[in-house]
Amino acid sequence: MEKEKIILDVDTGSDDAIAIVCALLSEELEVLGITTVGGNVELKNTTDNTLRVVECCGKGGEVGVYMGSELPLVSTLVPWGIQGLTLPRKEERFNEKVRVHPQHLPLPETKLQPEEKRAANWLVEKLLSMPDHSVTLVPVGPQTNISLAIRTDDRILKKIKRVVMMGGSHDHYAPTQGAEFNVWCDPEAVEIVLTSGLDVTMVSLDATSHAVLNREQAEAIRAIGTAPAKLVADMIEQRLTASEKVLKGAPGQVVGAALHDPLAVCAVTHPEVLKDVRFTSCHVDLGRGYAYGETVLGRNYYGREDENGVVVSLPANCHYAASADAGFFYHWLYDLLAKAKK
Ligand SMILES: [Ca+2]
Repeated sequence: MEKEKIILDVDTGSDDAIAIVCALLSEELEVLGITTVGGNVELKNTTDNTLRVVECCGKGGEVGVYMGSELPLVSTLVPWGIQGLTLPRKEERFNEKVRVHPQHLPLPETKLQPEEKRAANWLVEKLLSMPDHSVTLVPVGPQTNISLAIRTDDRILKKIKRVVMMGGSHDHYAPTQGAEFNVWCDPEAVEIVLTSGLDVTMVSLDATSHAVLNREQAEAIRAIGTAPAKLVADMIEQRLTASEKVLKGAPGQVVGAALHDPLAVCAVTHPEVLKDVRFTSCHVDLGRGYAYGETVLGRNYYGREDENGVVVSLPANCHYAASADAGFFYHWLYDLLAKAKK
């Protein structure tokens, strides 16, 4: 069986760490490289955390890590805007003891270094060297790197088979009343991807809010006994604790260890994990009002014409996943980690 070639784009990040483990250990995926972006924590931390996860999986020297953008394209340019006030997420600004995303993952320091080439440059060079429609992009953070690569050389578009992204929302939201974090960080970047003509699957916060694990499941994973399984269990428990102590009761927040980013990796090889997938128009609100960064879905979901030939919504450009099968997801995660032991 030919492995699906993917490039991960991450802001590691507790759930990114699990997504990286899953991608690196999956027998069905070939990870061509990992690009990093500022998001959950600042870029130097997302990059260092990513390198630590690569080492934990025994893939040091095999899978390159390419450092990307610290800041979004546009959203931080107004300094009194909320993105301008809070990004990048510098360590000294966030000194809470219990965090969803630790600045430093609980893994040994690594001697691994990021590659010399930066993310957008590498994306262009690597993709241009590949056959047409051969690479799946899996962005699970702000999409600054990918949008920069598309704007740098649009010949990469025909090399990309599809994009399976974590981000966006309709019914759930965080951190603002309308927007999901990854899209909120860099709204313009996601709109560039959504209007690129690429085949986009949006593993939304609505879907990932169903991919929730509990402490018993974390312990079962820990009992597998490998370093990657221990890391996954630690990250699930970190998210459970943060959810209980920090997020509880916050409007729009999921209570429990929702594993947003790994669900996108699962969806690459097992699309049946996604439920209620709608082929719809989807665009990002780019006004600087209440909905800045919100993903706006076509209301009739199909972008069809009425009997007079009038288009009643924008053309469909996105497979929007609104739900997920939590049991399937957990068993996929457990089996992948247990199989990698052998
Ligand atoms: Ca992420």
